[in-house]
Amino acid sequence: MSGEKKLWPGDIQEPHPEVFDIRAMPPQPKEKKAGQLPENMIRQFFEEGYVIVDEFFTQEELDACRVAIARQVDDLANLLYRAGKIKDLYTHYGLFERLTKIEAEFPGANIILHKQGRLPQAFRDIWAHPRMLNVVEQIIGPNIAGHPVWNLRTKTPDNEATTVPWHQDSAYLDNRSYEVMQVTAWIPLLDANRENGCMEVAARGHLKGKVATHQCCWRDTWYVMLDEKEMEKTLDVDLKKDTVLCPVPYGGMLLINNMIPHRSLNNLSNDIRWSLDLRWQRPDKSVGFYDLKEGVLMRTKDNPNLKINWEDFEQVERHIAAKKQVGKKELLEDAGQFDTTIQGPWMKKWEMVHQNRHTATLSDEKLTWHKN
Ligand SMILES: O=C(O)CCC(=O)C(=O)O
Ligand SMILES: [Fe+2]
Repeated sequence: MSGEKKLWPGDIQEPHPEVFDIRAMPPQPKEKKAGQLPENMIRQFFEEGYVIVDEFFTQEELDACRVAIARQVDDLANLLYRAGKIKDLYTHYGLFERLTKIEAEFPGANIILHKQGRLPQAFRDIWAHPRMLNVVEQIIGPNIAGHPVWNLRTKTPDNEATTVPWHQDSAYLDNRSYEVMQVTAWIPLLDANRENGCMEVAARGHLKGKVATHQCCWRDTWYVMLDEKEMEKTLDVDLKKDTVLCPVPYGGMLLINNMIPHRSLNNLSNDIRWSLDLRWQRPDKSVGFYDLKEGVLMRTKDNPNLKINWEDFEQVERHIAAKKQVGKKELLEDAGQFDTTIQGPWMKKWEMVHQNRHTATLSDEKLTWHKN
């Protein structure tokens, strides 16, 4: 016995470093497929827990995403306008300003957009892009599913709700995710840098193969948070030395795993720092999303060009399912299309040290997610 007490549902005894460190690196192909990265970059991913790819997508591929986002902002503006929530449609503002104007008149507008989780064709195209999957294959092998937790980040200037504190992604997922490598591509829709709030990672914090004790919730948000001291103690990082700023140019991406501690900085610029985070893992392991939503199969060894069933994947709206699982039953009816709060089972995985308007509607029921 280690003498340590199991305190919160998210705490575990059994670490799995071999799932995340260099031992998990698949044999690299002798002949590279389109888009595949040099072996030293893949090694860095396993050894350091992250790698920045400066150039990957074409201008057309990402411009299509920008167009799709502009359309979503336009739809949101019209929705709010018709409901009398805003007095102006702000049509003269471009993609990098319009939502800020809307947000100023209707605080929380960015949260509504964030949680809509609409997956336009342009997002699907980069998520399942053959070149992208070729890189994912270098990390997890030829059987690949898209993970149900993906996000469009609506990072308007100086906005607490989109400044994500230190965390490991598995802290948001159920404990089955502690046993499977999940790869994230973090893809900015403009040059992302310190000023506009790019990401920072704590290099090598994944090597212990475990999730440190998180807490909930960060200020007026739905985010879990990882205390710096706890991170240094449990994950053996020295933040002074190991914190790495990860600027990513438009066209590039940052690759991370589900055990590496990371955060995003405040956006001190005047532009919205739009980004997408997309995830993949092997399909034969649980995605660890509390049995709320499954992944979407994208490629198998025997069928590398399979037809992706997006329709089935889109059947479940993740944020609604999450709210239903943990919200007070009697309040669920009230949660209409202008609800700017987010709830989810991750809030019940960790000590609740700070309550706010997001946690106010949580039920008292304990978290249960295992089917068996
Ligand atoms: O984009 C952000 O601000 C945070 C992203 C993040 O935490 C992630 O992609 O896992
Ligand atoms: Fe994250």
